[in-house]
Amino acid sequence: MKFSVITLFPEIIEAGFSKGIVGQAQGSQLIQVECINPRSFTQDVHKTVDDRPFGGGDGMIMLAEPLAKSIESIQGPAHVIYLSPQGAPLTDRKAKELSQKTHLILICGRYGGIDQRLINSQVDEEISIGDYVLSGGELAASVLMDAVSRKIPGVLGNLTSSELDSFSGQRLEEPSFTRPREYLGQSVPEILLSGNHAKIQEWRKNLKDLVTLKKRPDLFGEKGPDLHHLKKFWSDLSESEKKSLGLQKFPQENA
Ligand code: 4G1
Repeated sequence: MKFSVITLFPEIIEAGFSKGIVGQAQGSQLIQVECINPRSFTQDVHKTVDDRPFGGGDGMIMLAEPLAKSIESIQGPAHVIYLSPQGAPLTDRKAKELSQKTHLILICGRYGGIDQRLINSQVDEEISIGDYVLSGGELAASVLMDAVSRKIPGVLGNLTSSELDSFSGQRLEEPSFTRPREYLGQSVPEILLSGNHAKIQEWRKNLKDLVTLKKRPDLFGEKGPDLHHLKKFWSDLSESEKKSLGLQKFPQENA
């Protein structure tokens, strides 16, 4: 997978990719990240990349031409994405879909955004990472590249996180514990020390459902968990276990 990022601030992109799993994957040639600065495609002495909006208003608008020239400078066919608050939400499913492509061009906006005609003529898809105000599209592009890279086979060393994530479907992670066995009067749930892996797996699945029900019930979609079964699981937990797990009462009172 090749990512070509069109940005006025390549340092922001490069900062996120020198380290970690994605940095390693770059070294191993599984993914490649390059930055193209539209400023290098300007003609005038001031290297102008933006101008005031026609009709007035706040913020500068990025000129279409330096962006178009940046795209044209990139070799071969590619899928062009504009990171924008107007885009379709970035989801895990979308990340998986994009990971099937071989070359993505990511356009990062700055200031008041980019000239609409560049979007009309060059952009295949607009994607947003969420509903909040950002100073530019660079962090959004970094988030997208991280999520997409993790879906590429071989980028994660082993099949821990990525494979398990999709295996378990749309559920949150259950609480985790490491040393020491007792901390601030809260002990690690007994079953995790039992060595019974079949039982632990079942227990963890139930906890995923409980945590998801409590914090993000919207993730279940159409088909929710078996509430009768969950309530039974809940009532079999000791008070001390519930405390250690950060769960005080059954998430859905009318169950
Ligand atoms: C209106 C958020 C404007 C922002 C409404 C998520 C945000 C790119 C994203 C803005 C951006 C809302 C994103 C806003 C983003 C031009 C330069 C657009 C930065 C810019 C909710 C500023 N996902 N924002 N405008 O933040 O690029 O991808």
